[in-house]
Amino acid sequence: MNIGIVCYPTFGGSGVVATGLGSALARKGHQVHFITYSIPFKLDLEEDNIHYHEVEISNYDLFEYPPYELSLTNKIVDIAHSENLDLLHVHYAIPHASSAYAARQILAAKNKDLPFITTLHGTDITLVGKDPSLNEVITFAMNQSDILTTVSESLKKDTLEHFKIIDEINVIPNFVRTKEYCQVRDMELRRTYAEDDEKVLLHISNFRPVKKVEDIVRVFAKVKESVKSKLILVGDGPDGMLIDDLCEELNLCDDIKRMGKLTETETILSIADLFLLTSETESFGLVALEAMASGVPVISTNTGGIPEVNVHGKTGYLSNVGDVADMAKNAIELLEDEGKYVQFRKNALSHAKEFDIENILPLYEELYERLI
Ligand code: GMT
Repeated sequence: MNIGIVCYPTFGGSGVVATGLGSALARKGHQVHFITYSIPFKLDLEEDNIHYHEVEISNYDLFEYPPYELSLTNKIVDIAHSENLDLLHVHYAIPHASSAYAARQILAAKNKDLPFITTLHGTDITLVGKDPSLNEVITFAMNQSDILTTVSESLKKDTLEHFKIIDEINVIPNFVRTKEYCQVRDMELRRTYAEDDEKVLLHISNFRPVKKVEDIVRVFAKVKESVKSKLILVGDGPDGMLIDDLCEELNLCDDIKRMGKLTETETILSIADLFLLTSETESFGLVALEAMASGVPVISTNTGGIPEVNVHGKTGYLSNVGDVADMAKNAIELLEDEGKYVQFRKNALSHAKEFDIENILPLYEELYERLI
């Protein structure tokens, strides 16, 4: 098949999922065409059957807000013709689903079919899509999608609660390529962050307010009172400065290592003892799954789709959003009980394997077959 993929190329789970899916499809021999405004950060252009088409955005002086959506639509139309696309898969509804719809209409007028699938990833629904300034367009575009998918049951429920969706929503969970994660610790690397008798706690995110990274620091502060440990923070974003200030205020600067953005997180995950995820909302929590694929148990909130990934009392523990004390208590209990900890590591890995790309890819391929 000739498959077009539209996604955000920047750091974020939806782009990671779109890129991982495209790469898996390409390995199976499909021709995969990424249509984005810059190269998705995880995309390997050296891979066979992967193609990249840049959306050039008009910078005409008159435009205070360059019309990205029109440029994207135009590019989709061009590529649908030049590469004879069989279908288009857009990740994140805004504005990709409405561009896909417009492209499909333009192509129909030229006697070319371009069915499209929209995959909802979370904030397109839970935060942005609900905004009255976008709601009408986004509801329409979702309903015009030939197939609509969400990455969790929780996101499906949220979508149905907040939007009038006419057709069925298919749930296809996110995935990991478990082979790419390493469950054996590189002790030499680990020693660059912590002493052998210290535990390593890890968090990775884009430091947006929704991640509540300040709660990560507060959980760590409590854990450190009982367990010798270090915290590694990977990623950066709007709350970066706030976190630096908080580390200073709590006198934790020597125990917290800020790593900034990393394109590859497999190595750092492998040296962690616990992964922390304190988000206010999370449609799935791909990063928790990545931690589990590295055999790292997860201490998280119980919001949105996280309970579909992190199983309370088995692969980690879940607490209410903002309940720093409970998260710290769970972390300490797990770190202090060696037998339980080893069992949780095994459970985390074996649960992550259920989400291996080998199990999830056929679900998407089945939808593609249905479409064309
Ligand atoms: O929240 C992020 O880190 C970015 C965001 C995105 O759109 O890339 O992530 C969303 O999609 C991911 C992949 O499906 C999910 O794993 C995240 O849970 C989801 N984020 C939220 O719902 C806040």
